[in-house]
Amino acid sequence: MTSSNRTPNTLRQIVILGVGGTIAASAASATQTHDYKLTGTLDTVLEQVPQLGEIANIRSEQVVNVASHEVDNAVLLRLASRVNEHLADPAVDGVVITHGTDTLEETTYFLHLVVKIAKPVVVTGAMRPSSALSADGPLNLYNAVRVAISEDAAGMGVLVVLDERVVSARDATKTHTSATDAFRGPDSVELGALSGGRVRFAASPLRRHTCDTSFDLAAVQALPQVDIVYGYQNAGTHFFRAAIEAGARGIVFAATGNGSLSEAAKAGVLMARERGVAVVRSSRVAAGAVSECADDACYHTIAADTLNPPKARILLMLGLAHGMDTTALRRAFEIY
Ligand code: DAS
Repeated sequence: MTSSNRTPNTLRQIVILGVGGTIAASAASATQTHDYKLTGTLDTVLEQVPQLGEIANIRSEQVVNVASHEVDNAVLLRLASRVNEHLADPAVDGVVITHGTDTLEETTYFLHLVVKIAKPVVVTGAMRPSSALSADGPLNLYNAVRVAISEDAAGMGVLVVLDERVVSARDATKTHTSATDAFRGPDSVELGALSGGRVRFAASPLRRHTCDTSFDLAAVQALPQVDIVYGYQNAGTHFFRAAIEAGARGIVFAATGNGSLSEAAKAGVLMARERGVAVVRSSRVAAGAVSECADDACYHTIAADTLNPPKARILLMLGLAHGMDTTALRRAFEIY
């Protein structure tokens, strides 16, 4: 259901928060879809979509204006606090965020775990710069607002909308470096789709999110350092050692296959555990779960379930920031 039948004075109030990314970028020519620069702002993006005023009352705020590979923990905390503050305003019906696509899956999963109000939160971006022929940003933004004004979007957790698909932030993963339909959940169905100017939801997320998580950022000043160590043939222990020496409180091991630990990885994990560093076994494989196994009992590792390494890093940071021990972390990886 959408609010398209509402009269103008009863249009829903949507706050659009700008974080940056390709949606606000431009290149030297209309045919160039690489090597672009972040030249615009949220205001210039909004100028390209005047139709938004026909479906919602829009307020906007530029939180930061960066390429998403520059989004750090401080930005995550600031953005989450702005989302929670805006949603707490009874006049606001939902929040839409424009964000670079490179690390969109991390920011969205973070918000999915820490937003504390069940109003719609929808994140979008663009795979092509605003200067490109058939730039996808304007329609993505229009569709994101369409989803945010839909009554069905409330209580769904954070949603990612690109290329007419609606995917849960739990699963949304960038699966292509340049295609406009880059975002999918590796194993799961999309929650919905947009067509003919309508949003059609077909499913809802089963894992706990937003109001149903135990995370509360009110007492969190900073997130702990969690690093990702990649598994590959002939890998040694030096990346584990480097992460530990750099002050990591947690390590996500992007293992081969179903979270396999090589002898070198086992030595790295032991080194980490001796220093009190939590280790999660995720996988470098694009789809499927990492299941709990005998190594977890021996090495006190935590299976990532279906979270890919960057998403596992987000959950591990939040768990450690809330003082979770290995047992509590294992449970978090099962339910979130
Ligand atoms: N410029 C990259 C980023 O900010 C890519 C993008 O937005 O698509 O993530």
